[in-house]
Amino acid sequence: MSYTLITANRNYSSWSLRPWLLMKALHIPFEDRIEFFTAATNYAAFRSFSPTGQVPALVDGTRTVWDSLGITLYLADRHPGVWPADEAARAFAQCAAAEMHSGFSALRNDCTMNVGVRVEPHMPSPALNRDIARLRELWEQGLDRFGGPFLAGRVLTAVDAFYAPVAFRVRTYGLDVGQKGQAWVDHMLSHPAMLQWEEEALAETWREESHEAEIGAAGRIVEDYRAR
Ligand SMILES: N[C@@H](CCC(=O)N[C@@H](CS)C(=O)NCC(=O)O)C(=O)O
Repeated sequence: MSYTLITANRNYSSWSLRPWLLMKALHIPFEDRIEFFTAATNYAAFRSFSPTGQVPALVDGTRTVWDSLGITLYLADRHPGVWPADEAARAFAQCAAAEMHSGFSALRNDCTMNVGVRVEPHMPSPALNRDIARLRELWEQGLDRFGGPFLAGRVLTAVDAFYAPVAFRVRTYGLDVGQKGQAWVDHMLSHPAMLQWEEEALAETWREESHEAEIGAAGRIVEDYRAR
């Protein structure tokens, strides 16, 4: 098999990070193709390689697999280690990944991923506070039940990949996720693949207007470590 994983900008593309990190952590080889997008033109361009006009998309020979969850399920059919081997840990990991895929909309909208900046956020909305409280509860449950340092046990699995963009968000916005949650964030941010993603994000000089506007609306930018 020969995979090509198509993703977008390291700095902003939270959905892209999930399968990219998972494949890196599991040592599944792939050709790494980055497509920079602009809000105005990307749909038509992205439709040429992804049926939804969105990334990530995984090309496996003549087959295209799309959506970060679809890609994860596809990889799980072909490679060991995508989900935890232990049944209880696997049930937790799959439910938590599903919850992230369909929920946490306030966190997603109010704290968009922007790896290279640090933001002093405006007053959090009640919906954002609710999302953060749920995150803390969920992460603590996983870490306590399965012993850490990852959410469902000793090794990184898809559930960590699904929450990986949140690790960057916690740092960017200084979110309080509690001591245990912060230990997971720190552990994730020091993972070699996350460090690689961060390094590549910081090297990008390209800016996308709508994402920059979102971060401006979320709070005051206090640091910007990105290359100019
Ligand atoms: N549910 C999809 C969401 C993918 C998504 O929103 N991707 C963004 C990049 S992070 C994108 O392609 N945006 C371009 C657009 O929506 O036009 C997934 O899990 O893959």
